[in-house]
Formats: sequence, structure tokens, C-alpha cells
Amino acid sequence: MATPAQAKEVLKRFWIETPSWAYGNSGTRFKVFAQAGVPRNPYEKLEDAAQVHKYTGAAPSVALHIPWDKVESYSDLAKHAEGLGVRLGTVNSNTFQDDDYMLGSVCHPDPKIRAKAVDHLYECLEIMNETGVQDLKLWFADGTNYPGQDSLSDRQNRLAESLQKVYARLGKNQRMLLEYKFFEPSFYSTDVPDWGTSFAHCLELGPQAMVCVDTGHHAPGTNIEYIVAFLLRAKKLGAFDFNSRFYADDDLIVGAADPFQLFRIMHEVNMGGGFDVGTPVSYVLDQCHNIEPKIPAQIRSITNVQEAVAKALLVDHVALKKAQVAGDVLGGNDIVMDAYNTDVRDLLDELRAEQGIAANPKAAFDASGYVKKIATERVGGAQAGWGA
Ligand code: PSV
Ligand code: MN
Repeated sequence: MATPAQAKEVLKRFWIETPSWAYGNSGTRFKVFAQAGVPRNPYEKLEDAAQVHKYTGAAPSVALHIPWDKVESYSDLAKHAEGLGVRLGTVNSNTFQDDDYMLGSVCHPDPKIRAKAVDHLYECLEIMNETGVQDLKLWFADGTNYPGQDSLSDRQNRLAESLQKVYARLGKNQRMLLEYKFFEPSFYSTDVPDWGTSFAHCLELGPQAMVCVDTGHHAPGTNIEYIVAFLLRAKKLGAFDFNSRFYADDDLIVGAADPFQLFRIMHEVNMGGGFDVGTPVSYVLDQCHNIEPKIPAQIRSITNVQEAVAKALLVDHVALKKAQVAGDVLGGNDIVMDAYNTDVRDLLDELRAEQGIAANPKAAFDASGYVKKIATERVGGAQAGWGA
């Protein structure tokens, strides 16, 4: 069990990456509601992300999505980030928004389309080389809608072959993070539907391939913390994409739908060494803010994650082990629930005071006038959106 002082030390070095696309407009397939002051390009997205870091002290890195964040010069973009006190993070590939990908990308039946998708992944690696970014995140919308549409096992072979090509080009310090999702946009079969499929491909590829767990990508009722514990034990948990969901891949604010689940995940992360110095686990948000203001929503996400981490750190491990070894079912459960039910708000206030930031990051941001400033300044041009 960490003492409050030890918990604060862990939280001081714990950081979360925010996604560039969270700052742009997004919506459902029914409507995208534009918001005043939304960034018009990747440079402005970084400026908003820097605000999240300024008020939370915990979001120094920004994930890119290519081609949504395509720019002339990525080293110039990296320099811009540096000037704002943040840095470029995970490069997310996009092989799902081109007409050619209607029947898939790296699993497509046509070798020419597969080659085009692999070329895009090489392009992402080049951006990483230019900017010093370490992680390439792969999520494939590949799958089928009807039984008989394609061979499920042939698609696995094509996937393995394409992944192998990209893996072979990874630099010494680079990693490939393979994300899974059980359905959508395909509804009959998905080529990387679950952690087991991702894990099997990553094992075959080698140590630089790891699994990315997006918390919104499971069937209802799935025990995500079990997956986390399993992958940590196997040293194959590379990253999280955090968000929360009531129904499917809702991409809502992490910790909003089920804070207890987020705590349970963080408890297993802690038990598996995921908060240790030098952990290979990256903590990234993957959310869209369709009706709520975007910068405050990212700030709320960061503080929700910190709250869950703080509670997880307060679990009394020694007493828990004792109860578990003794077969004390309710005793073990009591210890975990006791930590979950602890009010950590004072601890987080103290943490922020020690970091020289306001106790309530969202209120401090709201009071800063930044929203008004960007609404006045960012006129003209096209607002960025999910997919742009
Ligand atoms: C897919 O639903 C996903 O979770 C992947 O990470 C994508 O790259 C991201 O969403 C885009 O929003
Ligand atoms: Mn994701």
C-alpha cells in the first residue's frame, strides 16, 4: 500500500497522452455540431493540447492521426509542440477512410490494396523517424459483413504477412501497438476482434509488437481488468486507449460511465507493475467530444484517470495478499473496496499544490479566458473535425 506521500510521487511521474482528434469537431453519423474556436489545423490542435497540459501538469504528449494531421513538415510541427511545452506522441495510422478500403486494407483480397495500406504504414514510420516518436498504433477496420464474403483464415494470413513487413522496418526503439475492436464498421467478422488475436500476432512478430487495449472495444460485461492482468504478466501490454462507454464504442469521457471499472483496471495495472519507473505501458486518451466543450473535457478525463490511479495506489497489497492466501473472500474484497471508497480529492489537491497548479484544473482553465480568445481569433478557414 502506498502512503499518501508515495501515491503523490507516483502521480507526479504519471502522464497521459491526449489525442489530436479530441480537439476537433466530431459527432455521430446523424450530426456533427461545430463549436466556436475549434482548431483549423494540427498546429492549433497542439495549442489546445498544451492548455490541457498547463492546467493538469499531466498531459505532455499529443497523439497524431495520419492523414488527419498531415502537414508539410513534421519536424516543424514537433518544434511547434516543443515551443508550447508539449511533444508529439503516438502516430495513429488510418487505413479506413479511403474508397479503396471498402473490403479492407491489410487483409483486403487484392494484393494491390494491401500494398497501398502497407505503404501508408511505412509513411507513418517515416513520420516517426523524422520526429523521434516511438510508437505506431495500428487499428484496422478490416472485416466482413456476410458469411462467405471472404475466407476468415486467408484474411488472417494476409494480416500476418502485412504486419511482418511493417515490423521488419521498425527502428531499434520503435514499437508497433496492435489495437483490437470486436465490431464496427464490420458486423459479421472483424480481423482483429479481440485481445487474443492481437496477442497472438504480437507474439509471432516479436518483442517490439505489443497490444493496445482500448477500453471501449469490448462486448458488454467483458472483464477488461483480467485482460490487463494477463497482458502485463505476458509483458505484452503496450498501451491503453482510454474512454468510456454505455453501449458500444461510445468514446465518452474516461471514468464517466463506470468509474469503478476504471479503478479495477488501475488496480490490476498497479499489481502488474504498470506504474513502475520505466514501464512500457503508455496511457493515451481516445475520445471524441460531440456535445461538451473539448478542452475542459480532456482536462476532466485526465483528472478522472488520476483519481482512479490514486485509489488504486491506496490498495493495501500486503493485507490483500494475506487475505487471498488465507482464502478470505470477503476480507480481500473489503480491502479493494476500502481503497475504492476512499475520498482522494484532498490528496489530489495536495499533489497539485506541490506541482504549482490550481487545485481544480477545469475551473482554472474555465476562468482563464482561453475559450473566448480562440473563439475570437480562429475565424475563417475550415474547422478541423474527426476525419480532417
Ligand atoms: C477505432 O475505433 C479507434 O479506437 C482507433 O484507435 C482509431 O484510430 C480511433 O478510434 C480514431 O478515433
Ligand atoms: Mn482507439
